[in-house]
Amino acid sequence: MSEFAALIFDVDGTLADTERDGHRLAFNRAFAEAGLDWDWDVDLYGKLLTVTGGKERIKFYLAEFNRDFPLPDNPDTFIASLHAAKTEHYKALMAKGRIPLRPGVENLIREARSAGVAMAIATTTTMDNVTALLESTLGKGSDQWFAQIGAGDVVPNKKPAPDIYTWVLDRMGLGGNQVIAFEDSGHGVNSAADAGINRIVVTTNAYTAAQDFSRASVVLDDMAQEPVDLAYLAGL
Ligand code: XBP
Ligand code: MG
Repeated sequence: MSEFAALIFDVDGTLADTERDGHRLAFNRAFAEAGLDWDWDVDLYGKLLTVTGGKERIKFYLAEFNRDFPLPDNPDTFIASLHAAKTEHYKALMAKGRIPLRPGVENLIREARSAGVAMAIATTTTMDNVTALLESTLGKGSDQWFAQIGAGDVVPNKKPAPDIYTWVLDRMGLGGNQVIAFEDSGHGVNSAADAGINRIVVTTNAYTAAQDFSRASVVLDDMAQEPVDLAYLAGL
């Protein structure tokens, strides 16, 4: 892999299993705080995860699962304020440190860091949420370990669109064949593949295990399964 230059990590579901016990709880707390009787249980949230982006997910929920809700005059402002409240609840949950990195993730990050391999993040969630997760798991300042963090609304189109991976590659001055992407979902794999990345490692979770990963290089239960380290990645 002479041209290999960097590792690019997805966040939710890849670095940590943040959806069921993190984002989902944060959404429900924001709904309750706003006096809404919306309750996204584990099963419904799995359906809602087909749409990436928290604001887009709320919109999808209203259109598909709660059509009778009387939307206020400016629905986008209403949704944006709900989502901002949700992000505060998510950050508070992360600060409690109850959601660890998935198996093998910290080892790989620390090995890459000591070997001087560049790392980046390409995620649909917000920068605030990325920083909160990294600080609660790898410590204050660990967001600096990543040369670029492409997060949320920094691009117009969220995964499965390739925008976020293209944004990271452009900012790093790298081509898709110079990186390895780490993802957990079909949307994430399509986003990376359509950005020209042809080496994609998938670690599945309960929400994504049955999705289509035909464009991935390898599909694992987690990064400790092989384990995934720089020697293993050299084989890709
Ligand atoms: C996963 C997402 C995000 C989170 C919720 O991001 O689709 O929308 O579910 O976070 P990824 P926000 O797998 O790309 O890391 O509410 O901040 O969007
Ligand atoms: Mg993900």
